[in-house]
Amino acid sequence: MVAGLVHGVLLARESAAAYSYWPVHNVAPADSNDSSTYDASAQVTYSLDDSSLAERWGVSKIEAPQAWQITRGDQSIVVAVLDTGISKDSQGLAGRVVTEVNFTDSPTCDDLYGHGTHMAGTIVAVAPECRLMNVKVADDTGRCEPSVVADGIVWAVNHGAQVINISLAMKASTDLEEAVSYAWSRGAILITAAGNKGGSEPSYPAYYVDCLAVAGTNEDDSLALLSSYGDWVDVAAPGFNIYSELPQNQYGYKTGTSSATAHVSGVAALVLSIAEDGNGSGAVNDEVRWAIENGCTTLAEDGVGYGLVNAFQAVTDMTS
Ligand SMILES: [Ca+2]
Repeated sequence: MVAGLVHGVLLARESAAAYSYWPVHNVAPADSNDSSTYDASAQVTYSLDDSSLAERWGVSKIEAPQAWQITRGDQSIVVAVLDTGISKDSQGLAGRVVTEVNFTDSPTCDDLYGHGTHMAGTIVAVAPECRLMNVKVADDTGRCEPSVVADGIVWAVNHGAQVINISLAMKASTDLEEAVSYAWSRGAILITAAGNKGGSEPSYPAYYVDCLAVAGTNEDDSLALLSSYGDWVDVAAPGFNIYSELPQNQYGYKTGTSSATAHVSGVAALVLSIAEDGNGSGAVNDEVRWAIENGCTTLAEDGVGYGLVNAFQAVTDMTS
């Protein structure tokens, strides 16, 4: 059995530099909330811990703070995280999960593996006012199946997700391709990881034309270690030593195209919150995709599509 061919694989792992360094923030315990739904009518203003933001070099690199002068996102925008679940005890994520569902044999929607929580943390670090949908498609050992991911995509779209974050890679699958096409046709935008194989071999669902395929970069804008690349990749974003939430209210670093994907999902949420259907297609996902790609900074690297995502340029493009 070869990982990534039979089962889907998660696309971020602990950064080497972080093995002995998982800082724990001193924060008050989050209110526990065992309900599976969140009161969408409640208006809450979120704030980022400045010390946390300082650790998140990727958020600064893509100029999200500059974008916040135009929009910090909107609580009506829901980003579905198709992953290992989202931990409810993470202080930075408390109250942000609008709804959740479990497609695995795990007894809980919570993240016992420590991947989905990290992605969710990066998404809301980029789009502070947006909300999350926890679609657990990978089990507590990090495994997922393409047909289950396909089911998760359809469920997310049917329950109001406008952005779908897929920090997973797996084999090609008719179910998966059909779910991706369905999501796009319903106006959602799919942000997907290019993969961590370090070559140009396609990953799925990222390879599908209706997905925005994301490669990972280092702080100096070079291609991150093991990031896949190729003419099928659409954009790049920070994917090395990314600091974010972990279960049990901890924080830590991960490296991979998973984290790059999460940054772009945050940008998509920001752009969506101000997007208009300029071409009268009946949806704004086409305008959002254009703004993200058009706003990129060209990189010297080959195989990274339009280049490095820039949140400020993307929201500026959408307003101009
Ligand atoms: Ca449109």
